[in-house]
Amino acid sequence: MGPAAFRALLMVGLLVPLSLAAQPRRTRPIRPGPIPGGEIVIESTDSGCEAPDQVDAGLVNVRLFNRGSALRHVEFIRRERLTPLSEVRELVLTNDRNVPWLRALGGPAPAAPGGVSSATLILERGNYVLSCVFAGTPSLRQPFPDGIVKELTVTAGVGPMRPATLPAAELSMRLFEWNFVVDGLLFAGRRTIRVENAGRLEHNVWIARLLPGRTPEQAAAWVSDPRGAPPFEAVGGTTEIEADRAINITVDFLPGEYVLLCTLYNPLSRRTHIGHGMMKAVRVVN
Ligand SMILES: [Cu+2]
Repeated sequence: MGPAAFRALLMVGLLVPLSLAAQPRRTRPIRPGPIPGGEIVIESTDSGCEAPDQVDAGLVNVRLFNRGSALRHVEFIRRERLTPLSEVRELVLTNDRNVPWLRALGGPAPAAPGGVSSATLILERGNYVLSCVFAGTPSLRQPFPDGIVKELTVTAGVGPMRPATLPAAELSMRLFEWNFVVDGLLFAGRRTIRVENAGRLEHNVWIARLLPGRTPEQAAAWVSDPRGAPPFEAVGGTTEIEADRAINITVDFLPGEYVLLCTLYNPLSRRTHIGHGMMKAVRVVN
């Protein structure tokens, strides 16, 4: 090796550590091990939802397969009073949910047609209502005539008790009046996120990947008036959860621009939560 080649090698040796040191620190989260708990599979079509009517208590992983042409979501509602289902159905479908005996536990937020939305939650023994309605219009004290609301019984089961705590997640997201906080970078790939309602009111989160050239404002406008094709691809999230409750969601992220939206309506202010500012643009990095 001649002196010129040696000098060149020396330069490379000096430059490489410098260039590495200049990179921002981006620590990839460590994926937890196998997911514990039972499984609930729900298949939504344009004519309804296929879902079990009885499950064992404890940790459950819910997967909603959207086989229809529209956005449909699933909400687990614990019914603490044995009111006739028809009355509960009326309350759920008219979005009039200010009743303390209907407890919002969340569930898979909409996935785009052909997609899957996943959520992991704790179900205690009791009587539940599963709401599997077309998602959209939060305003809305108007009926969803095509909604499906059915009963679900959560029993003690016969096998070993399922875990009663949520497994670890890679990231956490807090919901409150009126914003979202995500505690780290969102990397592309399959991610598990703990979603916590740190506010006083019920909240939900839709995670939407913006189509090229579309804006968070256009996504919010579509949610308020869902006509035509949405300017985004819905990739999951959770339906509404009550204050001080948490749920894990699993989302497949592509790199790109996303928006987080709370699609609920505030009957006191007569404004949507988006109207209060509950909308956040986020970027998913590779
Ligand atoms: Cu909200």
